[in-house]
Amino acid sequence: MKTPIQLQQENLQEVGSHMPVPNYSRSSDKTGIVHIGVGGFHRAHQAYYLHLLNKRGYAQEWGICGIGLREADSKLHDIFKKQDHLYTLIVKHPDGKIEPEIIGSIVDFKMGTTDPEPVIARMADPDTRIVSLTITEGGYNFNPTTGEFNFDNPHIQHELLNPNDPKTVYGFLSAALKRRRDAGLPAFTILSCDNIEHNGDMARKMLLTFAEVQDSDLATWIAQEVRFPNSMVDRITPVTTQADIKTLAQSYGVHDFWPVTCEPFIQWVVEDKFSNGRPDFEKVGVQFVRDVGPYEKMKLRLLNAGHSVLGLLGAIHGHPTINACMEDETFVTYLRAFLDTEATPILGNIEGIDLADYKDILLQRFANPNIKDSVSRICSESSAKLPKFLIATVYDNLATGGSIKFGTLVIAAWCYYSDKGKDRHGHLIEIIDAMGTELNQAAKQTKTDSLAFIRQESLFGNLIKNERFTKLYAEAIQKIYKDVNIKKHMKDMI
Ligand code: CS2
Repeated sequence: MKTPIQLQQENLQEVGSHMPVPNYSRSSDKTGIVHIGVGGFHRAHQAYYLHLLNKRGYAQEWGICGIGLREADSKLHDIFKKQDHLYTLIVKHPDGKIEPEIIGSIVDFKMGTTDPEPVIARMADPDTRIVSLTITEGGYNFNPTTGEFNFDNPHIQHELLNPNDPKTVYGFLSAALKRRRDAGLPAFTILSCDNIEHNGDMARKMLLTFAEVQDSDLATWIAQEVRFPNSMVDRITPVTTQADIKTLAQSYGVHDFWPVTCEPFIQWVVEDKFSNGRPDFEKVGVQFVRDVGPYEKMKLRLLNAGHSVLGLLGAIHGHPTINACMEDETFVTYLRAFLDTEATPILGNIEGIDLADYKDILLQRFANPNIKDSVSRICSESSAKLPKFLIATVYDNLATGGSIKFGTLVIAAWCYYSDKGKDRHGHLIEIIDAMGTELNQAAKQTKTDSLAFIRQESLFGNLIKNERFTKLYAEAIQKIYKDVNIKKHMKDMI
């Protein structure tokens, strides 16, 4: 095999004979967007939309500067340094076709962990007009059931007392906004791109709560000047594997230390309220609407919840990926039953959307055999996801008298998963969750108290007081703990 070409700016022309490369100039002088949390999703979604705009000559002043606020981000930082912030996006189609393309919309990357100053300066620079976020559900620092800001977080405590040494997104945002206000500069827009209902409103509420304690004048200014559009984001982006890196090198002759893979589907629905301008995203298919609420709810309660249903049940059964679940008829029928009888009835009508079509397409997306989205990615951080994706639906159905049995079995499966950390064959499952220890401790008590897991108020609120739920939950627990053959229990219900 010929030595693959290393992906970097000076090799772009050569790389261009193997796959499409940016046809636009890339300079870090033109940074209009600062993005916090540059994971695979951001690279497959927002950065891709900007790349499309750039290709058409529309986004010259909207280069992205990525920001890492976690130690773990230094891996990407180092790779981006070697690759001039270039990366390959590999779109994987269901028929086996793969389409790699080099994306050039990210032009700079800074770590905030070692020295916060350059990050604050970048955010406070007059060129920066949008600060966007994919900091995951957990990054918003709220209590999942009360929705209130968590002041107990030691990083928050630190930055409240040391405004010049921020640690979290809130410390950085308030430090930069203060600098802008003091310099008489307009505020930037804060654009949340996380899977949280009313994500912009949530970001606003959390930042204002924080700023109110740190500097109440600043909080007043932020409330008046900063816009926080809500947005619904969607593109399935599995974890990159060594095999992806190898395929790129062997079949396309390009070496990229960290390419990103994704499905062909992409969607972004955003409220059109920006403090200081925005790119012409509508030119590349982004939908601007007055109220994004119904779209967010639809996506979180169908797609994300559907993922968790397959992920947790699949993990116990021993299915490694979402598409493996979709090759199993019992899983497909169960998922359909959950979506149709529990998730859909609470959504009501969504103008311009045919929910039946949406679900059909969703099932096809999940079944894409090329994506190989691991159930471990889906189950990771379930404590931040399930309250929003699934437990909320159980609550809604309890209020309306709707069905809750399919969702309840998943919650019982989550307890078993957190307790044993093993699939039905006894193979170990690695649990990745910021609340992993608490989940395990609560689940471990199930032997003596079948409701122990759902007594965790920060996740389940007062579900424990609802008899219809606790009765079904206790039955589900009994079944799974007696016989871990989860498919049998699923079959009994469909
Ligand atoms: C997934 C999401 O994290 C999860 O559990 O459901 O990452 C999902 O793949 C994306 O939201 C798709 O847009």
